[in-house]
Formats: sequence, C-alpha cells, structure tokens
Amino acid sequence: MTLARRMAALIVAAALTTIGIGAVQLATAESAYAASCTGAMCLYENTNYGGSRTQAPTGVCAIYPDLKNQSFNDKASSITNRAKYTQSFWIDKNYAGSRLNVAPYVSVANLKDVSWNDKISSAITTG
Ligand SMILES: [Ca+2]
Repeated sequence: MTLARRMAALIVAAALTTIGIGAVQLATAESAYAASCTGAMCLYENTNYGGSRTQAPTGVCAIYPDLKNQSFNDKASSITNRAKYTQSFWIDKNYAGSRLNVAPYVSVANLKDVSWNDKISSAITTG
C-alpha cells in the first residue's frame, strides 16, 4: 500500500465510528426506551433516554439535514435504534463532518461513552 493510500484509509477510519451489536449500553434501561420510543429511531436530550426526544418514523427513509428544525441540534445524549437498519448521524448539518453509524437494534444510553454527546447535527434514518 502506498503512503497516500494508507493515509486515506486512516482518515476514513478516523472519521467513521460505528457502534455495533453487543455494546454494554444494551443492558441498561431497555424497558425505559422501549416504552417511550414508538418510531424507528429516537434521539433523547439526556442520557439514559431521558428528557425531551425527537423520533423518526417507521417504514420510510427520513432525512434530517439540520436538526435545528427539530430543536435538536447539538442536543442528543442518548439514542435508540429500533429498526433493522443502520442509522447514520453527522457532527455537522447537511451530513458533513464525522459520521456515527448506529447498528440495527442498538441503543446508546450515554453518547459521552463514544465522544458524541451534544454533537449530532444531521441524520438519515431508515425505518
Ligand atoms: Ca444533551
């Protein structure tokens, strides 16, 4: 691998964070989020699925180029993905900057654990 290709691979690896199945966060507060989220995906203002929330509909692909429109820019502290699809989130609006992928049926009780607390500004969800 050339140096340029190796650098490109490193940059991609650094920009993309994927949260997979089997995370420790799955063990906590599962019933709490299941009760409060009825969409494909929910973002919560606070950790452990607390505070205000915004949710994406099931059965469609939904785009959120600027979460300011949902009063949720730089606000999410926990996430639940209730769909069988990966959901994607970006640090800047219009799907720019670092991306966080949340795998199917994975919830993150505290986005501080992955250094994404109060940072999400845009999202694409599939229910
Ligand atoms: Ca927050």
